[in-house]
Amino acid sequence: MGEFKLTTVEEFEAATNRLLETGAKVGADAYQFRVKNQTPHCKFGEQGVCCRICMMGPCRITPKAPRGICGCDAHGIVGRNFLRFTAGGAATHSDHGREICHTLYCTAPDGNYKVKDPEKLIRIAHEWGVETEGKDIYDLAHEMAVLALGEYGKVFGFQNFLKRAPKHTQEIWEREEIQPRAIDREVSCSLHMTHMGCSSKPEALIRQSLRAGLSDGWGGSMAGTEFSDVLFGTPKPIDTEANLGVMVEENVNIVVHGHDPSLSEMICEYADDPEMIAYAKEMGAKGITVSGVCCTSNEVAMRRGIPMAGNFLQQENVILTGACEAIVVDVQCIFPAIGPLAKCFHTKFVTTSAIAQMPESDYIRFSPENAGENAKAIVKMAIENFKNRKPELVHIPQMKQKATVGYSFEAIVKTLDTVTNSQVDVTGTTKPLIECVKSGVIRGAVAMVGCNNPKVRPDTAHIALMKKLIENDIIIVASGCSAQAAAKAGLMDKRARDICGAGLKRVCQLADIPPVLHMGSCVDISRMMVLVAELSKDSGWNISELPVVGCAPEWMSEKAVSIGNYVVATGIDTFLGVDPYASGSSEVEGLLQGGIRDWVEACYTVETDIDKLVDKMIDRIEEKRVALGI
Ligand code: MSK
Repeated sequence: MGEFKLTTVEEFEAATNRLLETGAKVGADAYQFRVKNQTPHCKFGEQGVCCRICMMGPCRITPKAPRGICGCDAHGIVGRNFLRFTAGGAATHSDHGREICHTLYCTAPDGNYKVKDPEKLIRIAHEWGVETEGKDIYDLAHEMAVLALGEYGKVFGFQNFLKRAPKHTQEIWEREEIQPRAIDREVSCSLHMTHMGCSSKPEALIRQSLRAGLSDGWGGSMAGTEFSDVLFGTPKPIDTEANLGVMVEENVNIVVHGHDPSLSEMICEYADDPEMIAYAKEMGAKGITVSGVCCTSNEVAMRRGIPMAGNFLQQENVILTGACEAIVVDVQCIFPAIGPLAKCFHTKFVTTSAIAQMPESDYIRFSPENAGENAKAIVKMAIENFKNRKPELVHIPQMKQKATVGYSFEAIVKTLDTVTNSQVDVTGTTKPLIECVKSGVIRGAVAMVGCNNPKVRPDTAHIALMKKLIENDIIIVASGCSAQAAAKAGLMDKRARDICGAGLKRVCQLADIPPVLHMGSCVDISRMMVLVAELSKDSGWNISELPVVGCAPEWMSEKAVSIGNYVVATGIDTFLGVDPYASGSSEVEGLLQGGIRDWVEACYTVETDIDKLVDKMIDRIEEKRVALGI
């Protein structure tokens, strides 16, 4: 299989430093400099004890001033801030899901968007009790889109997808009164509860945080994932490459960035168009390369094998190569710094969503109705910009790794079935995986998710944790920027099985998989929820009993808090490498890191020492195995 070596974080950093030298020549700013300007951070903010919810303040809690002007103490302030953070994340993921449902409504046999996975649409329709017999697939798509959009504002009842959870989990949600109702209602209710003069009781605020999180994970995000699959195809294993070396100097480079696949799918479609490729050649390039950053990249990598240029903290690097003709963004995780940075080079910064409008960008508003036409215009704009490159500024670090991605829940079930059922029929359950866990060949699994954050040396935590986990026969499912860190390092190359423990190595050989499975973008953590739900049903163990934990070692966004809340509320212990601004309240911290276990059978662990974090995860997995008697 050829010589294989992981790429180290030191090598990533050397490449970044070289790019910053180019930046210095043109007076470019970069996050590394802004971090210096912003440190040390405000201690009140870090502890979560600053309240600016009303105009009597801002109030800050100190030993001398233990209450704000309204009388709220640190516990109420930290709890309210935590809930507002969650609501921001739940709203963001869920609104992404809403856009996808709207795109589904706009599908047509001859339109910009089509139904690519009709079987999945029919499966979901049956789940939701919708008659499919004799219906045209597009009529069904429109009917399902309306129902899915209705989940955002449903008048009565709870989220439809909750029924996917095992009975025990559903009973917990009901008992604890955290079953999410309408998605918009949970976000709205969170803002209401945290308005001046409403809730200041930590238990109430944290309970609503779990509920709002669940409205995301088992509501908006799940709709985003499931209906993206219907629209663009359910991912299957596919080979790609990762890191800045995927950009090609001789080609027109278009980088897609953000989260919503409706934009990037169209850009990929037109970049592949022979007419556009011919035009690129006419303009002096050899071809067109589309690569991605952040979760938009995950989306198109999983479905099309489009290479991943990098994760969150590499978004400026793609421009610093001097070889990026256009960076085209949709929503979320886009630095406003991109506009001024692009101006230092020839790069076109194209914003496309009314949700994410930024200064110093070309705003080409995207909608399902004009998607084809606008995507074509953007690809053309990038091609025509090729001639404006400044050759003396062009430097693409020659650094990339092979990666096999595309492990949707459906693909995992199908692939892992081959471990025990290679000569018999494929059962379509998670039982083969459970057998591997029972026998101890695999000790357990970790869901590695989340962002980069300059508070953690970028990618070190993701990569160090993953290496140690796989050495200990713990399989990893990864999403978001964590997945991209793994891919850049080489941990999604099937040859990475050689650095696994003997048991996991054997499983990877038999199933022909890498030890770190790419499950998609941040909304796709809902795929992980479906996976644990099925593992629980197939094993007879409750979700909280499974030797499975979640981990976000370098997280930074509100979405990550919302995710953490639904993962914990689903019964999965979750380990964080960055403190969620809660240390200012012993009561809130006590609930998050202990008390909520009485409600949902799981809780958070916050540990900023990465070596300790991984040991705690391994210990937790082993404790669960002992409790199960395996
Ligand atoms: S893109 S939320 S930095 S994972 Fe989903 Fe990456 Fe975090 Fe954004």
